[in-house]
Amino acid sequence: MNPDNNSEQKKNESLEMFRRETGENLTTNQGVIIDDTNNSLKAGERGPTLMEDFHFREKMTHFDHERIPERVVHARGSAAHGYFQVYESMAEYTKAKFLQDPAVKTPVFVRFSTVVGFRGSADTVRDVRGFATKFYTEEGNYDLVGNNMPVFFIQDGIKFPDLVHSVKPEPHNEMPQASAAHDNFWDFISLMPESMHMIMWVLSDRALPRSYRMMEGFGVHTFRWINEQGKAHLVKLHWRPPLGMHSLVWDETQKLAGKDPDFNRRDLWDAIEMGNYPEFELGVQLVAEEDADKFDFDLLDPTKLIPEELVPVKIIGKMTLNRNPDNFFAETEQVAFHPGHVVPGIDFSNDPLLQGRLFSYTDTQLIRLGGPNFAELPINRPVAPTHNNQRDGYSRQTIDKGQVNYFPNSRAGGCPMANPENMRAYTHYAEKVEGLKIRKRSDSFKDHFSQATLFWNSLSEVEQAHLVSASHFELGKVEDKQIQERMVDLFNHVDHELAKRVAKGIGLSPPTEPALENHGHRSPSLSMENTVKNTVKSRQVAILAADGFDGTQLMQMKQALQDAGASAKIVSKFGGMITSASGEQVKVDKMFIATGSIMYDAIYVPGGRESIETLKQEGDAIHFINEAFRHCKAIAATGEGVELLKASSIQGVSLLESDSNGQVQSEKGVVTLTGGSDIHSAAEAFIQAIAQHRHWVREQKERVPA
Ligand code: HDD
Repeated sequence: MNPDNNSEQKKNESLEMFRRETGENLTTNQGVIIDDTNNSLKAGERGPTLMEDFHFREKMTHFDHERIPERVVHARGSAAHGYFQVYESMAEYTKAKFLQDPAVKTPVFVRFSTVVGFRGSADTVRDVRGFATKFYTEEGNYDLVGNNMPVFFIQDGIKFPDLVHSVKPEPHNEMPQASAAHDNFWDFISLMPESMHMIMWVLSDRALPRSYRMMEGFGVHTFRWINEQGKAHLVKLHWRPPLGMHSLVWDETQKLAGKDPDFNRRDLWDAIEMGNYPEFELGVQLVAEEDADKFDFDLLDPTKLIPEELVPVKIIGKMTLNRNPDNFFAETEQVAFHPGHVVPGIDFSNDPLLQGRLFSYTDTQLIRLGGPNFAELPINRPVAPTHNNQRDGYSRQTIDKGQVNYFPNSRAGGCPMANPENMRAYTHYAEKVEGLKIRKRSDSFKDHFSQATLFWNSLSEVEQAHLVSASHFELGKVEDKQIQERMVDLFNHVDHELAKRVAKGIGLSPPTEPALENHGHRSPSLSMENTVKNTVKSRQVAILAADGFDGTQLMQMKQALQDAGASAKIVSKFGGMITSASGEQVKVDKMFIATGSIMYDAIYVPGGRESIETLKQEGDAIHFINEAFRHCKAIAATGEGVELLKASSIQGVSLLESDSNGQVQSEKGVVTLTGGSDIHSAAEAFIQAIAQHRHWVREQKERVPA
């Protein structure tokens, strides 16, 4: 067998022994076959239920105990299996074995999550997204427990309970759900200037990912890599999606939360089922230990990133997610991540946030998963062998053989042996430390605004406008004016214009002068405008049609979209089949009532006189166009289809006023072709428009109801 595939399959094989197919006979947990599970055992048909009904007791008891505490943060998540492969050996920087050989495929399990909401909350809320990866390496499990933003709210782990209390629903009435838009959160933030950099990210479109497959991931902290010779590098870790980074728009997220609260979860699941395997490249920013002090910020401060202009991101490998879990609870819910799960060659830094995390994660699993044996749960088991004298505890599964459960021992030949000579053993990096015991923050952590300003400066005008309106929503929900005023003051430390715009929106008097001068620096890689925009792979396109549509146009466009890797769905008023003008039948994938433009990346309207006359009378069809236009999505229409666009409220697109005379026209992401039959060229222009993701130029100038 190919050794590479073998390594990738190792985790899958280890799960196999725990999998259970549905069997023919219903049995108790003791294996006794049951003949009736609908009627309890009673003394007479109308008599009392008997205590001796062991099947009833077992079924009910198990049900009564089905729930475990949800994660205190990141309760809502979705996960997938896959593998990671390094592009070239990283031996120069780390001895971690899974980063040495490009032929080795290391199995991974990745869980994406929102942070604030409960387990059943909507996916598309404004929030940070968790991005946790468990690598099942031959040297033990390595967990990279990151987020989709490169910095964090606070600088010291001891504040985490306060941060989380403030953002969660307020304690007296448990409102609001899955949202930071309330007094407690902004009260805390307004008193916590160190959070301003992270707040800028949270208010930006990064907090509204179109897909988990289209967002970055970051390890956030500075970690340490150590090579075979003991030389250390400081390292920041990045996950980069080849599909680019793309977001939803706010109005869309609000509607999706009602129409499909599982939007991101479903997207991940469907993509994997359809073979559109999510991919992420791993990038590293490496800084030699001796260069650690060369920056004007502290590498140990988790509210800072290293601008790529200072240290470029080196892409070193790729992760592919190619298998959905078999069972949500057993895998996605029971997986237990911990930034302290490291392997030889990977070590920590003194970042006080990271140090705080090193305590919290095991502690939380103890309550969440009910005791110290959670590492034995199938999803958490390493593929590397485990041997130690940790014993007993609730739900212990390993049957440790032998008489000896202590070390040192002579009766088991000293095994399992902790051997200082063992070259494969984990050795902590021998960092020299000295100092007074002191509860104090380093002065090097005190600049809270420079990088918040850098982020603001780096955004495009549209991104800035989105950030400002996000601040209006969030602070507009705040009742306490003093909190709003303190926030405007903090924004005034980031950028004066920003503060004025925030103040105006929430009805406060704008500050008269800046609290700090804007340094004017930019870092282009921080803007999503500069992301990859050359692919439509796995994008969803709605084709609006009714009986009498132009079959040639529809089929040719559908084929062209599919050839480019997108997926096209027919949307119509009723389910079942619709018939083209020339008699071909196609299946309707979704009815208007069960879907909406918000679930698609782009819209196409094929011609066909009868179809267009019907759609023009459909409020839902017109709304589809208006809404997609307002959300700046690519829209294409061919033949009579263009008339549907004209019947909608699309504004400011001059090509709709003229007749294209058989020429494909494309303006602001609207592609039309009237009177011609060159669907191929129309498809090409449409595909280019979809790849742009959104056509923001419309947003600022045109007002379309939706
Ligand atoms: Fe955390 C879960 C990421 C700071 C304490 N965290 C959790 C998860 C992610 C992160 C992705 C969900 C893992 C999963 O899918 O099961 N957390 C981060 C990042 C942080 C961070 C990127 C800052 C850089 N976290 C942080 C601090 C503390 C915690 C400072 C406490 C000192 N985090 C927890 C936790 C959770 C958790 C309470 C809840 C559920 C769990 O651990 O397993 O222990």
